[in-house]
Amino acid sequence: MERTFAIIKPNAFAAGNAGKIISRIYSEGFSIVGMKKLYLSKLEAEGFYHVHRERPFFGELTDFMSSGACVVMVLEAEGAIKKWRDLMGATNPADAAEGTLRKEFGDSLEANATHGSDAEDTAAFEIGYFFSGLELLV
Ligand code: FUP
Repeated sequence: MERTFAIIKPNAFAAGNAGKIISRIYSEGFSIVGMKKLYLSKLEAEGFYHVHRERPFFGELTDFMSSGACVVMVLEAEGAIKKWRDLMGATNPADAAEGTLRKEFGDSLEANATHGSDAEDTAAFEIGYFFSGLELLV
């Protein structure tokens, strides 16, 4: 079994789509090992996206991520990292395939509804950024 880290981003949460996204997570066969609603500060968003700190969109991206509540989760499944990225779809909702979460709930490249770790090392960093081991026992 593999674990990955997921976020329901502020645009999707504010639009009332968290329930539909969580429902898809279960119907696609993931377990939710950890879950909490958070309101990220700008500093917390900057720490989360530190790999993008030199990119031109860093300021706007971290403003957006700290603009409202989101839901952070640890998902478990066979091949969870790829499985969750496949369910999310392409980064830009305009390019995302029919049936993916970003196609259905994404509003723009920035406000693309969901986040998912892209590799084992980023999953480990991102899970540890938001959850302690004690929160992920079962
Ligand atoms: P992804 O792994 O699909 O989340 O995409 P990236 O790591 O490439 O991008 C991280 C976040 O930055 C994405 F949610 C979208 C956002 N982004 C922008 O806002 N503008 C850009 O030009 C590129 C990415």
